[in-house]
This record gives sequence, C-alpha cells and structure tokens, in this order.
Amino acid sequence: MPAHEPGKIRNVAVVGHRGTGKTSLVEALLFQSGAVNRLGTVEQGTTVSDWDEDEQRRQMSLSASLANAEWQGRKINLLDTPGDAGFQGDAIAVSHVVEGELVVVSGVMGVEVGTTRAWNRGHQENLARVVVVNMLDRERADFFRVLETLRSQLSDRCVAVQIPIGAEHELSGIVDVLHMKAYASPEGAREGAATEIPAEAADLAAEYREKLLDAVVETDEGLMERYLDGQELSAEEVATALKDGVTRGEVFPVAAVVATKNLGTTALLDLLVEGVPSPAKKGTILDLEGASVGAFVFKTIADPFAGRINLFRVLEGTVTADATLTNTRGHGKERFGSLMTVQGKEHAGADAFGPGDIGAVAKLKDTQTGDVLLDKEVAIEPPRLDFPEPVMSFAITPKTKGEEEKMGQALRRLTEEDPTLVLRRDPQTGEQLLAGLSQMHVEVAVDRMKRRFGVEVELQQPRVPYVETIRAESRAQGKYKKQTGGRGQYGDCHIVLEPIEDGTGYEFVDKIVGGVIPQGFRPAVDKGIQEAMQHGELAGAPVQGVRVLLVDGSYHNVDSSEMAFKIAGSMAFKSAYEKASPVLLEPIMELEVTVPDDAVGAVNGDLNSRRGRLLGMEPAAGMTAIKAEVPMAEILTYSQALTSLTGGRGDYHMHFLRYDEVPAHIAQKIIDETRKAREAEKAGAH
Ligand SMILES: Nc1nc2c(ncn2[C@@H]2O[C@H](COP(=O)(O)OP(=O)(O)OP(=O)(O)O)[C@@H](O)[C@H]2O)c(=O)[nH]1
Ligand SMILES: [Mg+2]
Repeated sequence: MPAHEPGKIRNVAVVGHRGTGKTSLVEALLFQSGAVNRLGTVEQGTTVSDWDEDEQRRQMSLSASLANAEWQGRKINLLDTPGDAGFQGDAIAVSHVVEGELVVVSGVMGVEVGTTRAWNRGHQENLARVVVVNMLDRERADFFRVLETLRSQLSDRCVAVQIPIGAEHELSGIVDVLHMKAYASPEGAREGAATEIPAEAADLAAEYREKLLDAVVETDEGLMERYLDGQELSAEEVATALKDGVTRGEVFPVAAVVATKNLGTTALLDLLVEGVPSPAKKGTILDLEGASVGAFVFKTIADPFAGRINLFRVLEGTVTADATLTNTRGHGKERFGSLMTVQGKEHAGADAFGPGDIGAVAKLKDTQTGDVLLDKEVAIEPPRLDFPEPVMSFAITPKTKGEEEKMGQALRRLTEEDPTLVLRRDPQTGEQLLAGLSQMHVEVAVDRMKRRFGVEVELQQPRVPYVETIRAESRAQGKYKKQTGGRGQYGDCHIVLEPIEDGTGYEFVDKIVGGVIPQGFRPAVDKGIQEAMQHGELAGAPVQGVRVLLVDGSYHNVDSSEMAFKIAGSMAFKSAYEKASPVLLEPIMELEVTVPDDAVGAVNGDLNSRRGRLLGMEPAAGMTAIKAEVPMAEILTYSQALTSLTGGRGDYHMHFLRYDEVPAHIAQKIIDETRKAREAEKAGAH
C-alpha cells in the first residue's frame, strides 16, 4: 500500500462517557466501509477495537485502539478510547494526534460527566468536534431533547446534520440533512443506498436543513449575503463552508445513529470526509526545526509475543521501512524496519506512512509514549501529555515468594505501556507501591500481570500519602561532636526554618558570612536536612513547604568532615522542626458521582459522613452529577459503598485537588498510631 497524501487522511478520536457505544460505533463504521465483513458486538466480545481479553470480560474499553477505514478514497484512522475515568491516559495522549473527535453521547442520557470531560479536552486541543447521538432505538431515547441539552450545556453552535425518522423501537431510519437524503435502518446489515426522504419526515427535514444552513452561512459573510438574498448555494459551497466552520470550532455537527444496527454510518462516514479537516488542512502540530522526517509516539503496547509495539503519528515527511530516526529524548537511533498497519489486534506489514498518517512499529529499542523521533539531531520540545496524577496506591507483593524479580519485570512493562500507572517505593516501609487513577485501574493491571506475564500478586489496602509541613518560624543548632582520642568528628550549624507560602517544595538558602562553615561542607548540611525531611516527626511522612536558612556554625580544622556536617544538619532540622508548629496534611480529592435521582439523598448523606463538602449538583435526564471535595482517607474503598448505595447504578471518578490540614482529633490518632508502630518496631529490633 503506497503512503497516503495528507489531504486524503482523516484522524479521528472516538471519545465520550463510559458505555455510550463508542466501540460499537467504530465497529459499525468499519463494517459499513467494508474494512470488516461482520458487525461484531461488545456482548459477544467480537468487536475490532475491544480485542483485549480484559476488555471483553468487563465489556468495556480499557485502552485506546487503532483501526482504519477507506471511504470515498480517503483513509480514516479511528482511535477508539475508553470512557471510564480510570483509563483516561490514552484519551489524553490520543487528543494530540488527531484533527477531529467524535463525541458519542447516549440518546437516553444526553450530556454526562464523561461527555463534558471529552468536550473540554477537544476544546483545549483545538479539535474539530462532531457529536454523535447514539442508542436512539432505546426506550426513552429522544434525539431532539438531547440536541437541546447539547446546545445549552456544550455549545449553542451544535447543529443537527442527521435526524432520526421515528423514535425508540419505532425508529425506522435517518435523514442526512446535509445532502437531503434518507437511509432506512439496515438492522445490523450493511446500510443500503440513500433514498428519497419519506413524506412523514419531509417537514422536519426541511426545518433542520434550514437550521443547518443558517449555522453554516453564519461562519462566512459572503455566503451569508447571497443566502439572505435568496440565492441558491451549491452543495460544494455548503460543504466547504461547513468544513471551515468545523475546523475553526464555529460549528459542531450533531449526528443521529444506532451503532448496533449500523444505522446512520453512511452519512457519518460522508461527514468525516466532507466536514472534518485533514492533516493537510489543519497544518503541523509541532515545529521540527528543519528535520524532514518526524514521528510522535503516543502509545506503547507491551505485547508478550510481539514485544513492544509503538503507535505513532507522522509529523513530517514519510516514515519508510528503511528509516532510522533519532529519539530526541534518549538520543538513541531507532530502525523503523517493522512498520505495521493495525486493525484492532490484527497487524499487517507496511512499507511507509506519509505525513499526517498514523501507524505502528515494532522492535524499537528504547522509545516510549510521548517521544519524538527525527531524521536529524535537533533539540525540540515534544508535545506535553498532561496525564493525571495517580491517586490510588496499593502495596503489591507476589503471591509466591521468590517471584519479586518476575513481578518487577511485569510491572515495568505495564507501566511503560500506561504512563498513568506508576510504580513507587514507599519511603516509610520500603514496600513496592502500584498507583493508578482508580481502584479498577490497578485491578486491571493485576489481571494483566497474571494473564500476560504469569505472575500472581496480592494488593494491600491503599495507603494515604500524608505529608507534613510547618506553620511557624523557628531556629535551632545542630552540633555533632566526638572528640575522644584519635581523629574526632566535628560539625556545627545553626539553621532557621520558615514556612514556604504555598506549602510545597523545599528551599535551602546559604546565609553564611565569612567562613564559619567552609564552603565545601555546606552542601552536606543541606543533604542531612533533606534526609531528615523524608520522615517527619509527626507521622513519619515526608516534610514539604520548608525553607531552610543556614545562618551560622563552626568547624574544626582536623575533625570536621562532610559526614559530621550531614549529621549536624539532620540534628538541627529535627530540633528546629519540633519548634516550628508542624502539622499533618492529607490529600483532598475532587469527587464527581453520577447517580440516579432517587439515590441522591443517600449518596449525599454518606459523603457527609466521610467529611465530604458538597460543591454542587447538576441534574441530567434522570441522573444527578454530585460534585464534592472529600479527603482521600475517607474514600479509599468508595466503589463498594457506591455500589450498595445505588444498586450498582452509580458511577464516580475523582482527582487530586490539594493538601489540607488534617483536623486535630484525627491527626492525633494518626500520630499516636505512628508512635505505637515505631515503638513496636524498636521492641522487635531488640
Ligand atoms: N440499544 C443499543 N445499544 C447499544 C447501542 N450502541 C451500543 N449499545 C450497547 O451499549 C453497551 C456499551 O457499548 P460500547 O460500544 O461498549 O460502549 P463504549 O462507549 O465503547 O464503552 P466504554 O468503552 O466502556 O466507554 C453495549 O452493550 C452495546 O451493545 C445502540 O445504538 N443501541
Ligand atoms: Mg469502548
């Protein structure tokens, strides 16, 4: 297959709230275009994009997957993304490599938490956005009601390009009001050729045709004048103005579909070609400082058989199978010998990918998500992937003793594949910690370790990453002196501690005048302080938000050493810290819970008992989105609670907001427990 011209490519991410039918829609688009020969279903685990066993078992997407369709001589790269809040890393990465987004919403639920999240990301990345209202065959689905909420909650520039004929189980087809044609429901077969608009839908079609034209000419003054003049606009003029408006974010087309019946896919494919910009139209996404070939890696897949596979977008030039490109991060040279096209889990060899195209490559040595590779040694800043911080930490140990090494290897592969999964060592206990965006996120990783790498592990209750800081200024001396026979030890320093205004970070300021402490020993004082700060005196948590001024000290010509000053620094910190009104801080999460209206009272009551602070509530079609701030310590095991409060109909996600002081009575408990644990440890050690 020769490389495609950039004008003939469409790169489209399929995004939106969990379970709105994104994967089913991608399947239908692939089926209608002829890329696959049967319409797979999520229930049977036969879709192209949910190919992973864990996805099929849970019936939900867990990572981005790539497939492509040919339509009207164009190559459409489709990137299906997970809707669940715990798996947003891929959706974020993907937003950097596409020109357009299909924002899928349920025809019953309308705008949901995940809709707004996807919409805002598209806005931030300046993407052309098409809203797809799906599931219109379901009971209580209502395209026109949802259209109104799209216009009031997302943008009043949302305008219908496809409207349904009939509703719910009596839905019989759709009208494409851009071309003024109709399609009868194919009921899961290939959609047939367009037909005349049936008489019963004619008035509605004319009404929405006019609304569409109004919205399109709104973006083009010349066109507007002629339109108001009563002149006929050609189909081509309308299409060009539409695409320009969509590209600039001045028009957001809204399409009606039923993914599982494959209804509305012809018109939607036409719209992707005619109404969504190509890479050529949108222009480059990164200045490559003169390099003539460049690729951006937005996803890494750790395949136990094929090894590491990188998905990349061509930034510039053509990436051929004999290309050797240099990674701008590690500076290593990588051979792109194993180029592949990807259709879900199917891989096929490829010769080249042209500018703007998306492809895959296997066997790169040291390249990971977020890397840029160029044919020239130039320093460039890769696109910044703003991944959320992992918030749920679990201590992780192998079930079988002696499998630590195997577990470590599997964990490295998985964290490489998913940058929102982070491996840490608990500085207090030395345990391995696996942190992710939600409990399910970490549990899926555990399943994968077992299935892909044959390691079974155990998770312990998540722990709360407390930190400590100070509220007052203090001064203290640290003097370490051992001078009895032979060469002694001598270090002496005076320090002042000050709180840093925003409560984060650490600063060391050298205020020594003259040589009371020689230059060479001052960094050792700093080092000793930083070591002491790793375990605050209150709860053994790391200390932050402290500025240290090194103000005075003394030394001994023979006995002073770096070691002695390090110990002195640590002693000075410990005694100054006690006097600086230390406090314990806990992470506060912003929680968003979506629950059925009848469960709102119970959920709010429960949040209240968890020290939650209600921020607001937004009703949306029988559901309410509750926003609250809750200390992380109180919602470590929230998923079980929410399931029992709502009978499994609730959904939530959260992210880290800030650190707040732990209320005194709770802080005291934590401090007492830490003290007991320390004493027990000491007793055990003797
Ligand atoms: N009745 C009906 N059901 C649909 C339609 N589209 C999808 N579904 C069903 O809705 C469920 C969720 O569909 P998916 O395609 O997995 O949704 P998704 O948006 O990919 O879900 P996540 O990847 O988990 O966010 C499945 O059971 C589908 O069969 C539709 O148009 N009509
Ligand atoms: Mg999906």
